[in-house]
Amino acid sequence: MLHKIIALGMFALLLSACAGASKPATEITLELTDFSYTPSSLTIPVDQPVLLTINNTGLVEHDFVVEKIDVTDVVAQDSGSEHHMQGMEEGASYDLHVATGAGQTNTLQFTALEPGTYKIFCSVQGHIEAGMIGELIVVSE
Ligand SMILES: [Cu+2]
Repeated sequence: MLHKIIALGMFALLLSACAGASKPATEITLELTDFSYTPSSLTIPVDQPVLLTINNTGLVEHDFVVEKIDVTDVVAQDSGSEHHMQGMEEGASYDLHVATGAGQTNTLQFTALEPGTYKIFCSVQGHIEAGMIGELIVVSE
């Protein structure tokens, strides 16, 4: 229970820190825990830059993956993880992928080009099975 209160407090601090900035990009803070995304459903506009802040408050490494999505202007700040990515062939790559170590925060910028609903998942082995999935909804105005 105490952990939950502390986590909520940190989240509120992050939110208030972001509120002062006025940037054209859509800014969303995503919290990664063992083993879920909060919020688990993200809605973003098509053809507009998005800045995702990926905050891992869990005790193990997690990542943010969208396997197939039409995107441009991708800038990923990554922890440079070497973990095995589930279901991934040698040399293949996900369209969006940011790994985040326990207690770390990374960012991901991108612009989505095609409206639709895309699956988000954590590619660390066993985490999809543990329920670490979400959805990214790209909407036209
Ligand atoms: Cu995970």
